[in-house]
Amino acid sequence: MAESRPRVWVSQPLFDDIVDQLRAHCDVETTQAVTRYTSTDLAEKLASLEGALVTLNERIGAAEIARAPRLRAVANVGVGYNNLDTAALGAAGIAATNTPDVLTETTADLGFALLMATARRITEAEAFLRAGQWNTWSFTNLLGADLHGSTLGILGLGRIGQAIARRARGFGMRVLYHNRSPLDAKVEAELGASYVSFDDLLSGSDHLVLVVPYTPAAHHLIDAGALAKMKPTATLVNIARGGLVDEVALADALANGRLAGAGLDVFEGEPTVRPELLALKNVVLTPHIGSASLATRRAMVQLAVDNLLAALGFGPDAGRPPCLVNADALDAANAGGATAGDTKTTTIKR
Ligand code: 8YV
Repeated sequence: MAESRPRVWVSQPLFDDIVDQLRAHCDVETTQAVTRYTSTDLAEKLASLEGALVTLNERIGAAEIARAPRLRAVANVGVGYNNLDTAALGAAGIAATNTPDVLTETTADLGFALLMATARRITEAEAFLRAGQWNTWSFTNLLGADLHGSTLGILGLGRIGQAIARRARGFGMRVLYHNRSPLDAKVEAELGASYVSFDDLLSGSDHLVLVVPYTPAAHHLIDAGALAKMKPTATLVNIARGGLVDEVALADALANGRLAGAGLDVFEGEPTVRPELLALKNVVLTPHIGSASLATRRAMVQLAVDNLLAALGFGPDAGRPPCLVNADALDAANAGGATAGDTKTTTIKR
């Protein structure tokens, strides 16, 4: 008897020509409408699937996979995967994957765009012009801060942080960074970046950009106390995840002259943005577009498709998805005897 084809689901409209590659091996369900799913919606969907290709809006953890005995792979279209409970997935024998590297330069470009727009008050200046206020111009209007010759702080000197540091060199900026531990001296020297403590990063930066992954431990890392350590003339840019910043404290600092400006691409309550932030002139706001160039978004979908096929045992990387993020949890589940039940064959090779 011929083996049945795995059932996979693509949660949002992506690029059909790339998603169609899944059809060579799988029965594929797609959607033509951007959809917000509840936990119950997701649990119902996943119940009959072998694989899912999802975006950061789909939060998948123990509750969502509880009734999905055949599910073997969840491929996230995004480098950040805080929407997935990777430990819970691994414990159930489900591979989780992400899409690193292909978006590094594009996301660094957006980080730099926000740094420049925030420091030079670009959106405020445009609003001034559009409101017909140019005739009230004065020489001391709309003065911003320089990027060139200033000190850039990077919280999280990973792939995207390093790409930002390389851009900063071209602007003649001094680069400070903080990570859990310093990078190799050779890498630091190549980037011209100096390791400092978290507090020194806060107090020493003219412009601070957040590029660290969001984890529960990093929740509100930038809170009122951290903001108070920053220069009142400084700007803050967040292109990572909204939960890194206490947005109420940030709005308060921006409204009361304790911070000059902020450039935000990510928000705690996406797609809702706090009214306190919307009311401020000294914030530049974008709707999570860090990776949003056509070429990069296509490359992300391609990588997610490659990951999903590989995790389901197809294609050149069969059994070895290129971007597996829960190898440890899968190994532990395998070592401890599968919790997965007899309906699932874990195909990940380790
Ligand atoms: C999103 C991102 O993936 O990759 C990430 O972690 O935050 C973005 O690139 C993108 O917005 C699509 O969900």
